[in-house]
Amino acid sequence: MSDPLVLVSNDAAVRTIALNRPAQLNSFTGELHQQLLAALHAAADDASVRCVVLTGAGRAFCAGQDLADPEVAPDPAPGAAPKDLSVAIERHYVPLLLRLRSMPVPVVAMVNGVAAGAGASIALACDLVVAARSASFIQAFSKIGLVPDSGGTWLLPRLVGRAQALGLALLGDKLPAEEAARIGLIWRSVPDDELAASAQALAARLAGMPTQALVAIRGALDAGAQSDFEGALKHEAALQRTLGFAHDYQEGVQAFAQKRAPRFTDR
Ligand code: T3D
Repeated sequence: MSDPLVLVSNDAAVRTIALNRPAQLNSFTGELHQQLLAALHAAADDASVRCVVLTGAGRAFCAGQDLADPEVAPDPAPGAAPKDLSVAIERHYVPLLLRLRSMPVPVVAMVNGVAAGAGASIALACDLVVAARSASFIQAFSKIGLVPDSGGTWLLPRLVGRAQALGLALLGDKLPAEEAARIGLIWRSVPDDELAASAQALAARLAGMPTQALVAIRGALDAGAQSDFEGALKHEAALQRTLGFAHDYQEGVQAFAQKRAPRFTDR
């Protein structure tokens, strides 16, 4: 039986999902897509999971699309028809990115090595990105004649502004993790030997927080970026209305009054 292409492990309420094609730097085939999407759906459906960590096995986080995969690789035979890349994108990447951005729990990208092409976009689509100091981010698309995909064109300018987004996307240079943190592309860069402990501690902390509020914050920031100020005020009011009815709000306020740690349970 062949090795699973994703490795799934649990530590209390934190589920870690590792891409597992290390010899190909965890680049995506259709089969890896299927297994990752299934793992994310399973985490979303499991009420005991309160935070997901996404990482890569081996020395890379993810090198994006497997460029040798017959689904997308150009056929070298003379006269062969070019492939319609939008088919693979619609089939695999769109559902994956929509799933990631709509997870009912926070998602931490634990970037252990290079994140290139769609691999970079997937990391950046997570809620918080913690990267090892030796890791890097590469908008590899322009080098093979493509545009950033998997949400890259949406994410990059929102994260770092148009000037930096264009520099990264046009040139496709390797951006070291420390520089990525400095320009605001990611949350933190940490020493390599502290990556797992840092990312898991962050995930455990998020898992102990009010999940519905965290997910609403993600959605509100995305919505706020596309609305006017008054629209954002109204959206915030609607969210506070919903969250104010939830148990976690009652618990948070009671815990504050009683000078104890809260025990959040909603999901
Ligand atoms: O096509 C569509 O559906 C459209 C969607 C596109 C989405 C995308 O993600 S497009 C961008 C695709 N990714 C890339 O262009 C990145 C290609 N990889 C690299 O540039 C480099 O490998 C890295 C900079 C990521 C790492 O460099 P390095 O020197 O550390 O490693 P390496 O020696 O290049 O790679 C190690 C092995 O992984 C090597 O295999 P080998 O020679 O040991 O058998 C290499 O071929 C393989 N590998 C790395 N990236 C990919 C890959 N194999 C297939 N696809 C890859 N993307």
